[in-house]
Amino acid sequence: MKNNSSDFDYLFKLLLIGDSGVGKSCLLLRFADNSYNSDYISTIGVDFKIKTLKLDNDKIVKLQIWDTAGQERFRTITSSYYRGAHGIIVVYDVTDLESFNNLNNWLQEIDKFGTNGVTKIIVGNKNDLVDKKQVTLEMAQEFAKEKGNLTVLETSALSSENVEQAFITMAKEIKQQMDKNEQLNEGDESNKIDLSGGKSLNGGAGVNGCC
Ligand SMILES: Nc1nc2c(ncn2[C@@H]2O[C@H](COP(=O)(O)OP(=O)(O)OP(=O)(O)O)[C@@H](O)[C@H]2O)c(=O)[nH]1
Ligand SMILES: [Mg+2]
Repeated sequence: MKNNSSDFDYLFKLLLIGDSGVGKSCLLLRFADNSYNSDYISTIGVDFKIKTLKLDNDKIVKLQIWDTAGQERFRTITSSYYRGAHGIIVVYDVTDLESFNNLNNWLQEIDKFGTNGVTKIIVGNKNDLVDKKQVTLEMAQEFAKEKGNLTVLETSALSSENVEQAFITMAKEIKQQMDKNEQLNEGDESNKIDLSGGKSLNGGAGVNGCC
């Protein structure tokens, strides 16, 4: 398999955050490897996978997706990965109201540690568990609207529902934001985003930052 910088047009770093057990790792496993494991292996610290996507304009986007531990005891290490992210996927479990109520805390973490204006989307996972559902799409949409018209998607890592869609939506929103920033900053070289050959935008955490 070819693996050099000319294989892609953009490199986006994404971060998955949310309460422990909501299904962040399963979502990533489904998206990157199209597999699913029902054994719960709680993430220790931070993990990552790479997946390449093609956008509508035929541009190839390489996604470097960082999967963080939801457990409180890893908060110091996981928060250090926010700064390098172009997009943050905040995950809750549609069968767990508490994980939905905690979205506010996760958004505050982004405000504290993330890059200003980082792209965010909200994902309600385990949507296959229809009988156990506690958080409706309407509740999530209302919340997301209040928080700046964020996109909400309900997913299932188990059934694959909307999983690819969530990552594609994220990639598209980052690209749109970049295009907007470029227009705003036209003429100001210092604020330009480097789209050439997969250089990361913000520095910060990267592959080398992995422990
Ligand atoms: N029914 C159903 N169960 C799911 C789904 N996604 C995850 N699970 C279950 O939830 C458990 C926890 O999922 P993980 O992906 O490990 O959760 P996590 O958010 O990564 O948890 P931490 O690593 O501790 O932060 C999995 O072992 C599955 O049993 C889903 O879409 N549907
Ligand atoms: Mg995990």
